Amino acid sequence: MKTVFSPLHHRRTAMTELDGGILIAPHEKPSRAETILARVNQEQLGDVLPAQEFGLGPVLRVHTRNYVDFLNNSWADWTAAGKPGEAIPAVWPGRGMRHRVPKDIDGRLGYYSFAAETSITEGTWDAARASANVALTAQALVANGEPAAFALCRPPGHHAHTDLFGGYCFFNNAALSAQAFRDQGARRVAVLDVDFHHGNGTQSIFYRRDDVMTISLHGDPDLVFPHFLGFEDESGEGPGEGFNLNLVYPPGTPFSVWREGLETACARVKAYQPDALVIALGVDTFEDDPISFFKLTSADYLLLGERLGKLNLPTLFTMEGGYDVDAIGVNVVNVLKGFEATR
Ligand code: OKS
Ligand code: MG
Ligand code: ZN
Repeated sequence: MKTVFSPLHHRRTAMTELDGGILIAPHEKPSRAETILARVNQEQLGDVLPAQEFGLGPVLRVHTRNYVDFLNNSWADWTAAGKPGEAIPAVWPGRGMRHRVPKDIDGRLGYYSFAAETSITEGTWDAARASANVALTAQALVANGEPAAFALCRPPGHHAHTDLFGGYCFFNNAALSAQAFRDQGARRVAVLDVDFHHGNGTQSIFYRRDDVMTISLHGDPDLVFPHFLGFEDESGEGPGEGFNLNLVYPPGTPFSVWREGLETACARVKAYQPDALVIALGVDTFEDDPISFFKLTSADYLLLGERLGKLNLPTLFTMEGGYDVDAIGVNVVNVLKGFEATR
């Protein structure tokens, strides 16, 4: 399988993540992507291709113009306002308040975000754009007949809504890709999110649609991020009713239990008969992940890949989370090798 990668991911190098009342060095760091790339090469998964430039057109199919403009200008606006550190949202339109876009950068940071751990930095826009281009380049490979491709996206995307950043995500790479498949003639697209966290952005973007089915397996949002979406009674709305599925699991969940959810998810995907499948691939389900609570082992990722391969669909993998950098390369490439073993 071919991998698409952009060195511009390095432009996203934040110094701060608000966690536990202090600013820590971010979990979502450049070595994540470099370690995955090294393993792709070491295991000779296939060619590694650079990202093509797609411009903002495919991004604007999913995100609002105002949100994209905000992201483009946020660092300049922040520094122009004389702020000394990285741009961290700290105020939101709470219940009973007005949902209007303020002029001040502090107000706009809150308006366009849903969480505070994700600091905006000087290179964030460049890296987020590159990450979208990585996804769209890999999507084009699959649309043009490759059976599968791996978009080594960084920063990740699945938490990003049409006009909200958060959870380390800015552009929703999986959603952009699913929309691109639709715009190129696919009748139905399925997005299956196997990251530890709920893909709240992806769910929200397609919640009222029946042409893109969204499924996510994740830690119970009653206990873990993103806290306010991802419960099992969220099944879609209007025309989208029945086209969203959430499968939630408690702390300590091993692969033997998680794989039952994967089986349910795969059965739903198969019944939907999509023309393309997007896998939002996070490996923060790993037993040693520093911010998560599932117990998958490195060997389990081979079995995950095999199960996905058996769906026998044109498949795009977009990289999402996974924070044990020592294991991230092995775990990601195990999924992709397991997948390839079935072809
Ligand atoms: C807040 C923790 C924020 C977690 C962000 C989740 C990032 C991720 N202390 N999403 O898939 O991996
Ligand atoms: Mg998930
Ligand atoms: Zn995650």
